[in-house]
Amino acid sequence: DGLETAAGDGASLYGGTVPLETTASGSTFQLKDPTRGNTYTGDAANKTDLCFGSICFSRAPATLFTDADNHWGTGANTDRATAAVDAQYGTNTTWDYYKNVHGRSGIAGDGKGSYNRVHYGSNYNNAFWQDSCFCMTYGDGDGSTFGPLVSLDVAGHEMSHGVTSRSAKLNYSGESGGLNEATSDIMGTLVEWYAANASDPGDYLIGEEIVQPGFGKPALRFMDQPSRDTKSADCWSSSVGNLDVHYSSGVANHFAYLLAEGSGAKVVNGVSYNSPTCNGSTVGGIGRDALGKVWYRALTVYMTSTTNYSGARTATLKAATDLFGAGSAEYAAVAAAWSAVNVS
Ligand code: ASN
Ligand code: ZN
Ligand code: CA
Repeated sequence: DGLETAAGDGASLYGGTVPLETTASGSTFQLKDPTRGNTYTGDAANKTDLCFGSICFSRAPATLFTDADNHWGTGANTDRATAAVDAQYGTNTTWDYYKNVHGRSGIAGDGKGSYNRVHYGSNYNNAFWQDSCFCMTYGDGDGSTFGPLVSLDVAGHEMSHGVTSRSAKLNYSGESGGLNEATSDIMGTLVEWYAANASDPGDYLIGEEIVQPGFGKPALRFMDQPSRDTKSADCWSSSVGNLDVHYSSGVANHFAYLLAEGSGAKVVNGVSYNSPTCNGSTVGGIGRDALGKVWYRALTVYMTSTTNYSGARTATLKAATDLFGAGSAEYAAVAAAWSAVNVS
């Protein structure tokens, strides 16, 4: 068909200059990656969809980005291709993370790529995954509270909603909703660490690249101590399921931080954290790789649409048994980390 894979690069907003595999079509290049299921990025032209609840009619196109020399973007948002570079890079990195770390080929596990729409709406302060289009959509932010929402952790977060909807299908309300959100924060964070990008290094913060001074906090969410956002729960209680899912997620984000890094004050990759447990216990961390293995297996093998926090403890302990053995240090650490956030 005259289409060939080509090696290009892009000047991104948040990740410096990144490699991009693109499609050569005659004398132009398309921002479409044949090595990752033909995942592509298009321009939504500042239009928005028309939604009635969860039913949406797409009025925002995804006009495929093209380029003459296969060097994309300028590193500044004045060039419409720049945010597209970040989005495509985020999709690529998330693809590679799931493929190379978990053996999952694509969001649905069937080798098929998704697509991205950037420049959605005007001053739009959000990004979202939609199962209906199997696609990701990114706003540019209003510039004072948020910049373009195309950072690695946000891409990994939103695309992991796709993974959840093709695996555990955690209902997006109550405690299962908090687990759904936490799954996206945990996996998005592991995507960011996986990238090992010097311009956007790994941390346990969500959205630190996109928040602007007007937001008033250094990140959207904080896994070491989720209450740093003033709204999320650090510890389980019987009413945690009444919170918005982006705040009930705090309990599992806190569990995940404790499991990877352990309790107490610590500097990781140059960032200071302080993660007190909920009951004076002390827990030791087993690292991010083990966290990722345990959570992914729990999500894809043991969790269901109605899994609650107690069920997540059981699911992750089963996963730890499968991966490391029932008498392993990892199993004991999973149990201790849940107990540390008051989940029994
Ligand atoms: N960024 C939000 C999220 O991932 C978008 C949404 O659908 N509420 O939860
Ligand atoms: Zn989310
Ligand atoms: Ca981050």
